[in-house]
Amino acid sequence: MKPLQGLSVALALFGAAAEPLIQIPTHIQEMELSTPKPVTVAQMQEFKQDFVDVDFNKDDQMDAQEVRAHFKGGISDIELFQFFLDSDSDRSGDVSLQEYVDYAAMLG
Ligand SMILES: [Ca+2]
Ligand SMILES: [Ca+2]
Repeated sequence: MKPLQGLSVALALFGAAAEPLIQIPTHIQEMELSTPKPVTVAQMQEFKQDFVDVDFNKDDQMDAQEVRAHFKGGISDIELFQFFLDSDSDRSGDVSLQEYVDYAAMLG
């Protein structure tokens, strides 16, 4: 029965790795952000978590490729375009944490 035990341990490890919760970096955690309407501390925490989950290359900007990769094909070009129209308020082509928070707060 030894091989079976080994396999279930491997599966358990793989299962745990399949749902990574990316650690929120300190500078993001400590960032003071304004919101267009009031949000709770828990909501703000969720926005920051979403942001760091999407920002794969850790440059503190969400780009279109990262957003597309995050949704694994579950987002159409039009939805992606609309998301950037709504959130990228300075039209830089990237969504900063402040821009994302503004956008997410209005959805909530
Ligand atoms: Ca990025
Ligand atoms: Ca921007």
